Amino acid sequence: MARPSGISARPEQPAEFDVVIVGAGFAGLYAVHRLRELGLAVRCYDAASGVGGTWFWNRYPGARCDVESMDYSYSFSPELEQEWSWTERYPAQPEILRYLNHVADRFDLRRDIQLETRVTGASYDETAGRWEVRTGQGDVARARFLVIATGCLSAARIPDFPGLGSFQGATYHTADWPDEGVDFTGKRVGVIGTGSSGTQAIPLIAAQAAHTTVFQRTANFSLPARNRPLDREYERALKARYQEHREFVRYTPNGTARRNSDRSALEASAEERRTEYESRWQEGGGGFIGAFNDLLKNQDANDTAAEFLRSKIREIVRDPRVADLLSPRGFPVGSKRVTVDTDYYATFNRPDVTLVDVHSAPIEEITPTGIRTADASYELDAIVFATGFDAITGAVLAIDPRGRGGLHLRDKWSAGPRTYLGLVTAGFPNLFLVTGPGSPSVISNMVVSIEQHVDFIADHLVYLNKNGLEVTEADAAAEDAWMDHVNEVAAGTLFVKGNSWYVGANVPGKPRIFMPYVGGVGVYRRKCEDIAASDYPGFRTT
Ligand code: N01
Repeated sequence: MARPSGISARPEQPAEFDVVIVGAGFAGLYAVHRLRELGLAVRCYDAASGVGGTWFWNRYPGARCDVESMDYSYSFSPELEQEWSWTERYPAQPEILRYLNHVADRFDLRRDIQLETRVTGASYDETAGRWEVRTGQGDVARARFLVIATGCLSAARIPDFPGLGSFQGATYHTADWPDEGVDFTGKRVGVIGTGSSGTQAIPLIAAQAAHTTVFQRTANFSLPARNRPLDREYERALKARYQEHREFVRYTPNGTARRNSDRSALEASAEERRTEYESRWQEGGGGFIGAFNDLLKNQDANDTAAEFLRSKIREIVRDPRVADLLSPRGFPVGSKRVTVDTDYYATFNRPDVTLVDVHSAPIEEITPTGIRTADASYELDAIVFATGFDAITGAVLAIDPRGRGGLHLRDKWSAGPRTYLGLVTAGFPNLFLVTGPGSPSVISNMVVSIEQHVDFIADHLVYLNKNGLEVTEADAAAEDAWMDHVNEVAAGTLFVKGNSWYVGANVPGKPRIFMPYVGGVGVYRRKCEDIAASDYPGFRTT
């Protein structure tokens, strides 16, 4: 395999690597480590000025993971997992970023990572069997393999509101938050969006601002995080059996230690359901959805959970009109990502917080002094866009790799993404996606899914090398069959009933396809293991 000829070079003198990796978040960092251990020459590019991916960019107040810290961390190094100590049950963004920087230093990853370098294009040269990767800084790198580790939630988007550029105050997007933070003291702040980011940021913005106006289009189901300092005894006990615990979560439905009931909500009495929901509500976090085994499959079962959650909103929020507006309706719990918050609903009891329904009266215009909806104008000093992402496909299609015969991925995916296993896509040889569409990705603990994909890719490269094979690519028929399976599994659930970013519903014109694989992390892992053990059926190798 080719050796590197330098860190980077100008177009007339491309650098040569075995693998180019795009993105230096959880996925890219592990890919650098794992592939380098195989003796491969790797170059990782990231547009940011630091490592960390999503945890580099999302510095908004309250940014915190909704998977528990001891599970939302790498398992590949027993030494790393023993020496690192988390401070809280749910890790906050600064702590996760510190952890990822520690990993980059501890495993000496930085020497193969080029920051402040956005990959802008990549084309496969069929004659040479090389990917040519171009960056916005003018670098050109050639590599046998291209690993796209850009993350599922990295292409932030602000809806195309008329008058957007006219606003004279400050504007922020939660996923592009200033390094130095923002002081909202004395300011009238408008927040658009009540997904995970908005739900986490709003209580902290409201605690600081003179007045906070929340523009809500869809009320979300939200669960209390009940975050707390990490119990040291719990940490010690888990660390004593950490590897065993990791092996267990790898085969669970969503890659966490969540307790999943094997009982139907409809078999339980109303009193039993109430007791179970209440206990999970008190426990806090996303474990609520594991209360019964049919909450994501049966609408009647789901309705019982939805009504319980609405009753909680009515208990917390004093103004019945506001409580009603905050109460989600019209889609099953879990079909849009359930948010995990701290004091979200209680924030609407503050006299300096106003909730505006922009479902019935949409935002019509951003004006120089604020926001005008169909029925009122709001004067603001700052606007926070918590409006989400062009999820799962956005960052990949921004690169728009070109495969065999110059085929653009954008054209191939014009009716929605198509992959085999969420890892490879026919017509694009030697290109791998980490947690791509068609894999458990965002329906799972991302770190578990990332490690599984990177390990799969590494093992596949070893297989190619051992067998003297140069090229690997998805077989088109295997890809079709996988996509049918992904769609069939999703169709048997309530996931498809929500207008969520899981189906691209938040981006006007984006094809409506349920993108993640919801068959379960453990089920998916076993399928991948079987494929690897049987000489990779579904991959065309030459
Ligand atoms: O983005 P979102 P997010 N007019 O797409 C609204 C992960 N994450 O950044 O629902 C008015 O969920 C939109 O309204 P609607 C997590 O996976 C995790 O919050 O489309 N409103 C919605 O309310 C999460 O799911 C963590 O009707 C408009 C909001 O903007 C994912 O990232 C923390 C609008 C966007 O919500 C994305 O979360 C943060 C318009 N034109 C993020 N357009 C944790 O680990 C959009 N909206 C806890």
